[in-house]
Amino acid sequence: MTDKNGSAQQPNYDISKFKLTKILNNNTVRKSIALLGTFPDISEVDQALVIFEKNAFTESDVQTDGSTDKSFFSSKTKTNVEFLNNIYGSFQCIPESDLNCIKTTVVYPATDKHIEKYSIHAKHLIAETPALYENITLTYLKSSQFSLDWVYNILEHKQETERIVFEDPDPEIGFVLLPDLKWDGRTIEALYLLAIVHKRDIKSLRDLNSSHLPLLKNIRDSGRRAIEEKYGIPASQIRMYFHYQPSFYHLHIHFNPVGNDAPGIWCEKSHMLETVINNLELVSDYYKRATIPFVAYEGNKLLDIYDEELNVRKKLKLDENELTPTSEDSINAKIE
Ligand code: G7M
Repeated sequence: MTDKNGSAQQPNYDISKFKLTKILNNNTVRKSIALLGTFPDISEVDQALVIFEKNAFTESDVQTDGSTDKSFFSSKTKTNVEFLNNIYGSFQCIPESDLNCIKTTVVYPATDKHIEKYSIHAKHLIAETPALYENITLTYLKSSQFSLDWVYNILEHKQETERIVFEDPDPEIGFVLLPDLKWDGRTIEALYLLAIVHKRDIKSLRDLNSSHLPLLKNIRDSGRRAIEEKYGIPASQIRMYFHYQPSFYHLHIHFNPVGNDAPGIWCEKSHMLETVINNLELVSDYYKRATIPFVAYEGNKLLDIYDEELNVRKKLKLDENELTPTSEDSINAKIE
């Protein structure tokens, strides 16, 4: 945590006091675990999420040429032999503690929506036509979306200020580029930055049109340049994309190296910045007219609303783009 001046601040909870209620998701591939619990010394009722993730390897940590003072190949590494068989050896190595950090994310107090986001659920694809967007998704997200306070804190330099990699303050085409919450901040191979636009009236890909091309091109060009200068990663190795649906409805773009499979890069969720620019150059209101598929999770209210609405339309023999007159009220009633 940081204060207005960007200096470190203590959280109001002590991680060691976390009391586990439930394991929400144990991802053995990503080597991450999402935990639900409380900080009983502060509150018995406020829910807390703790997400632990083992860090990716940093190449400097395996050097043996003396270029680093911390290496896995050091006398400080404890080596337990599991078995030796012919030419094969299996060990558990315990390197010094600095090389064993675990990236930890805490959301406190966590809402039901945060808990839903970090729990395992079966996924379903929804082909969202413009009419379905206007009448179901938009109505849903207007009354049920994550708070954007953290985004405004960044844009107003109230939090994470010292982490900013690049900023263009222009109100129309400007943005802030900074490390994503998911990045450990040191493993360049797994670099993950976020560009957050200064403009506050663009919720997502859906709101983009050709008037936003200067903004998008500025993010592409200035963002790539800043990454190349600071991290030495050439523009040709930077993947830039939007999520649809995003979790946060204030336009932002993900940046990570193309050689690293960052979470959320699947084709059903990601839209490359370059493709978006090109689509808008070809058709200025492309994203107003396009059917955009997205993934919804079981247990998410939006999926339930889609299920019900589409069934009603089927029963009434309405085209899925036609609206039932009470649609908006009925959606609001279901959200409440
Ligand atoms: O799925 P969507 O496109 O909405 O992605 C939002 C991104 O914002 C994710 O990659 C998150 O890890 C990132 N993010 C979320 N929060 C709450 C924060 C935050 O407080 N600070 C930073 N730097 N990134 C965040």
